[in-house]
Amino acid sequence: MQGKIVKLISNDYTVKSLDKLYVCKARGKFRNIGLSPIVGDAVIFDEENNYIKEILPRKNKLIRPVIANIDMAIIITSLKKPDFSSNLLDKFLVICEYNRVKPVIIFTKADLLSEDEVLKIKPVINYYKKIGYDVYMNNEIDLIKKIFKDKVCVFTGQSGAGKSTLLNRLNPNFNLKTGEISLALNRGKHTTRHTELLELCGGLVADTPGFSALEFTGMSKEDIRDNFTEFNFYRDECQFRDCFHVYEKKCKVKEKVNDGTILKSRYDNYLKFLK
Ligand SMILES: Nc1nc2c(ncn2[C@@H]2O[C@H](COP(=O)(O)OP(=O)(O)O)[C@@H](O)[C@H]2O)c(=O)[nH]1
Ligand SMILES: [Mg+2]
Ligand SMILES: [Zn+2]
Repeated sequence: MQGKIVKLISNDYTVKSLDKLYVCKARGKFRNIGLSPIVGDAVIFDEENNYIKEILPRKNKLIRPVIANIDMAIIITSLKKPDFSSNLLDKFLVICEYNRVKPVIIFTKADLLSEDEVLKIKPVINYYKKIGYDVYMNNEIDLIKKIFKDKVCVFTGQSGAGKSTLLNRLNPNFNLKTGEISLALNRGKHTTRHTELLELCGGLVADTPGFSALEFTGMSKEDIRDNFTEFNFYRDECQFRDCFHVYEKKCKVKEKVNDGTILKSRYDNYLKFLK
């Protein structure tokens, strides 16, 4: 049978298949080939003897928490307290793009902005929509509820940005403490490795914050460049085929930054990431 691993405690894998749960062990051969099943894996398992036989190819793999086949990352982005960080948002976006995870941006704490601050941030928010991202404000709860169906997602974003608050609004059963550092569900004191995907609005969500390690491990300069998606609209018009849009002459991307078509902060963050 085929199923998806939704939980791992010590060496017990919970595999979900057609809405039934099976607690399985992994076959020894996985250890021999240095590949163990992880939460999120699609697997072939023996439902009589409860063991995992085969891991199907992974689309991607997150390191912290260790989860495979993430479809979507919910990037919780605070506008105030903590202040909006375009650097962090662009970092999350480029990591998502690189890992083939669909990013969804949800802005929080717009209620704390002054009128002047609203006027300043509006064009920035609109820019992210314009270049093709799904963008919501955290009070658009009915719209947000619709995005999770049949998807595996992680919530990510700065501490204090409002992840737990939003998760509680989406599913009051979560009963997560807010105003606390960790999003992890209260699981007492046991320290065995434990990762779990929880039901959320018809999909699954990782119970720990994702992307806590915000490093560009495994990303080359080319990868960073190619995953600033809107730069790709113009790169064919750069004079050099492999233009990095930095020192090169006749660079269409730089032209579009200068005429305001490309958001200046995006380009500045790009230069920082290259460094
Ligand atoms: N004013 C305001 N406060 C919010 C909003 N979202 C969350 N908060 C508050 O911000 C603090 C941190 O929220 P929390 O959900 O714990 O953030 P997390 O660390 O990302 O899980 C809590 O005191 C929340 O009540 C919002 O949209 N507006
Ligand atoms: Mg939290
Ligand atoms: Zn260029």
